[in-house]
Amino acid sequence: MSTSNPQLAQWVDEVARLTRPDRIHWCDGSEAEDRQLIDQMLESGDLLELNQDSHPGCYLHRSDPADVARVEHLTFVCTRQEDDAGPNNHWMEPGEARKKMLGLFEGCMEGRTLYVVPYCMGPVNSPLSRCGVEITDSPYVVVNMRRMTRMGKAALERIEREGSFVKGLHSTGELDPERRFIMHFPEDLEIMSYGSGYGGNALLGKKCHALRIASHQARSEGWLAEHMLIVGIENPQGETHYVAAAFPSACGKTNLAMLIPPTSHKGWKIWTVGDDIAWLHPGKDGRLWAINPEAGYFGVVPGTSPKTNPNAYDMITEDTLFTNVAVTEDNQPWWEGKKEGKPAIDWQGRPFDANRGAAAHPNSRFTVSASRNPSQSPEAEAAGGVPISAILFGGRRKDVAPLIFEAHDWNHGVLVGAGMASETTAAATGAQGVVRRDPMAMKPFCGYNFADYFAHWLNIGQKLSQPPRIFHVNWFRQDADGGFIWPGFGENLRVLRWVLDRCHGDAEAVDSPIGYLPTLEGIDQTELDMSREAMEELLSIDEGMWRAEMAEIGDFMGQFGERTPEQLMKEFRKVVDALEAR
Ligand code: SAT
Ligand code: MN
Repeated sequence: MSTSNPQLAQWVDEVARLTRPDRIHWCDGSEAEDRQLIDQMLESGDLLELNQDSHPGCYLHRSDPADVARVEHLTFVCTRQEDDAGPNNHWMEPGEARKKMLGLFEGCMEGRTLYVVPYCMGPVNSPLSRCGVEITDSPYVVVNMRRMTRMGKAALERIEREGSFVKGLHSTGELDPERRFIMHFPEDLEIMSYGSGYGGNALLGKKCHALRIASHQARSEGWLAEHMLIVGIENPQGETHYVAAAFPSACGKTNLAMLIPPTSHKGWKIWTVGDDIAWLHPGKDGRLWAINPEAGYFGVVPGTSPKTNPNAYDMITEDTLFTNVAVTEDNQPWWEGKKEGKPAIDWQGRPFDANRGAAAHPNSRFTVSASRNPSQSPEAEAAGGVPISAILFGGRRKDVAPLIFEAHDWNHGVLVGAGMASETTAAATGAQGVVRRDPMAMKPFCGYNFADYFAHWLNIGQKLSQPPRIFHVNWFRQDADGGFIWPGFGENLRVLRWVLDRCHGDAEAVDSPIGYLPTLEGIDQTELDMSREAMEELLSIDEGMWRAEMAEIGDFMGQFGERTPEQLMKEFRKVVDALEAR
């Protein structure tokens, strides 16, 4: 296989001359090719076969122990002007960055195969989709990309028709953390990633293309590329409404996207459109329309159980790639929170010893095609996307943020998103459980200056005659003993119902300086084992804490200086003034 696109042919040629692989393989995305790559990795030890009786088509990959998460300190946005990347990104001058990367890539594929991986982010027939080509020397990346994107022949045909594509060059290199960089050149639609095989660093269609490069592209083209799940919520009358929700990595997007209604909610059904990324386009009808650019899930394994996420628990019993989980005596995958079996071998391949910590890595992952999801939405392949009724922002906050509140309007909602904060998780290297500001859950993923990004969000609102309503949720409030107050998981549907009721003008709310809060009866508590005091606590705000919160948001905004949109600061002052007036 080769290509009729001269730009692509030339680029592959140039990369091959630089990296000097033994072989070049153009991926067609077929099942036979997938099988052959898996067999080859079983042979080399890159993959291990799991128990095929209980888990047919499931394999385990053990990564280098120093390569288990995204590396934000080694991730750069290389715009020509430093200010265009903003204080929210690490920046390197593009010429310098290219030189550094060319040095690393030189000869790095000697003795290896260079894979050319054409992929399409979004349904191949959708005008909202965008294509890319990843060149990689990792067969693990290829088999993951096949599950996560529309990869192969159809994508290449679209690239040949359209001409344009995002160029992503990747090599696992020596896996030396000192020689590891993830570079983005949004002005040239280019990515270079060296020295890591981990998902967010190596599956370039995902965070690198569909968020960092796409957010930049979306700004110039008038749409939004967001770190959001998309769900359809079907009520007992058979009507489905769509909600998009931005939570940081490892804060429950996959669980919410695949929620199973509690027994108290007969006739309700949740449909997954996406669990991580949404591309949102203002439609001719003044509504916001969303597609999921991905075709699979790269989800956090620990904590997945028949109670927390029964759909996912079933989904990952077949045709799933596991990375860094433990295994049981009889070679089944095992992780903390599984509720079944016992670990025999830990994620590093050592006999399990509780003194050494968790058996599965806390950021161990499953990779699985969305077609395996029992709640996959029939609209997931819709070329025009689905219309969004509401947007939720949220993070992990043990205090401060109530269970839910609603922004006064779109512009206030942009402030609510911009002011988001969350406790850090194992999805990125570095300290965990520390509260950090993470606007729209895009801190690690926005490919340009946050000040310009907030302005772009405000502009999008202007284009919408029927904008989604904007809410903030927090499933993670803790009581004095450190226990979670809200049961979460399936019960979150109760909160989604309030959201939809608000969208349809069917629910009352109490106004407050930070937004509209539900009345105590607003959240349906049928068959919910929760005291009135606990509910009161979840639905109230501590004004002292909120004054301190707003001061922190003010400090955060301060770093963007003059570039911060005036309208956003107006929204900020409105909230501060309302809190002062109490
Ligand atoms: O970055 S990944 O896509 O690998 C996972 C995440 O942090 O969301
Ligand atoms: Mn994510």
